Amino acid sequence: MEFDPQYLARARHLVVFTGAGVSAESGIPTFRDALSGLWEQFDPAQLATPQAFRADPALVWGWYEGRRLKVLEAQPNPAHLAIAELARRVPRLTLITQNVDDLHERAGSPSVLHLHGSLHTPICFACQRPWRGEPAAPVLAEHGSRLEPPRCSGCNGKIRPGVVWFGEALPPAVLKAAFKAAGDCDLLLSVGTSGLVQPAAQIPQLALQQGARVVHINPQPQECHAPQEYSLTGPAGQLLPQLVQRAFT
Ligand code: BV8
Ligand code: ZN
Repeated sequence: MEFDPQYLARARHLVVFTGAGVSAESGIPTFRDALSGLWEQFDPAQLATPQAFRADPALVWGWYEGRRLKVLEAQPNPAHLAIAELARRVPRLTLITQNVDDLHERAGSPSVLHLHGSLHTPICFACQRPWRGEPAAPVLAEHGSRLEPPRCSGCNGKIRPGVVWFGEALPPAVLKAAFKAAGDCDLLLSVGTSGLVQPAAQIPQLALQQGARVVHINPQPQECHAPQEYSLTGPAGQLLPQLVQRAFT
């Protein structure tokens, strides 16, 4: 069944749930695309773990600093901007992201629930204190090379990225707020996610189960199992601005 943009225009509480695909058109590689440069031979799930950091802190910190540099150099794309525009158009919008970049914030989205933390909030691996130091502008060869992590001023522990690694719990308050919004919304847009990672992948299901309409926006056609589930196939940077335009003008 065709998704009628009027459902967006009439939404009471809209949830937008995003994954790496929403930043793809800003030049940020997704997890499924072959990683560029030095990281072809590494699987992110092998690097995004506490074990990897313990085993080789310089390798993991270097990988994240390379990713942070890419984000600093990137710009929000029309998908991020359309989502920020939606916050100005609907009565209530909850933005939930699995991404660790700050492109939603830089596009003007007023509040963002980061289920998996952020590249921009490093903490101490030993004592969890936020790291206040100014990371030296990462001068990395080919966007990713080994780099010794800085040290915590409080306990001299190694500084780590403020992201949620595989095997680590998501921030409880953020996850609770995300589940609550999914349980209350009447429309959820799931943008640029492969739905592989738990527990984040439960969010669209929770919305569907309580009777909300769910729209998947992804170049890969998504399986739709329920009458109120839709799949818009294409890049978010094209489909989202079109959807906003057709709903509100
Ligand atoms: C936890 C931060 C327990 C770090 C990330 C077996 C079965 C089920 C689950 C598990 C299992 N074994 C282990 C688990 C649990 C595990 C998990 O889900 N593993 C998966 C891989 C099977 N989960 C965890 O470990 C979580 N923690 O369970 O803890 C616990 C509880 C209590 C106490 C202690 C422990 C933690 C998961 C968080 C991991 N951290 N990120 C970092 O970024 O480095 S997840 C990471 O991968 C990203 O955040 C991202 O969210 C995720 C990848 O997902 P996507 O965002 O969907 O990206 P992806 O590349 O996959 O897809 C991109 C999509 O975009 C594609 O569909 C593509 O078609 C589309 N696309 C491309 N271009 C565009 C586009 N769409 C639109 N427009 C475009 N232009
Ligand atoms: Zn410390």
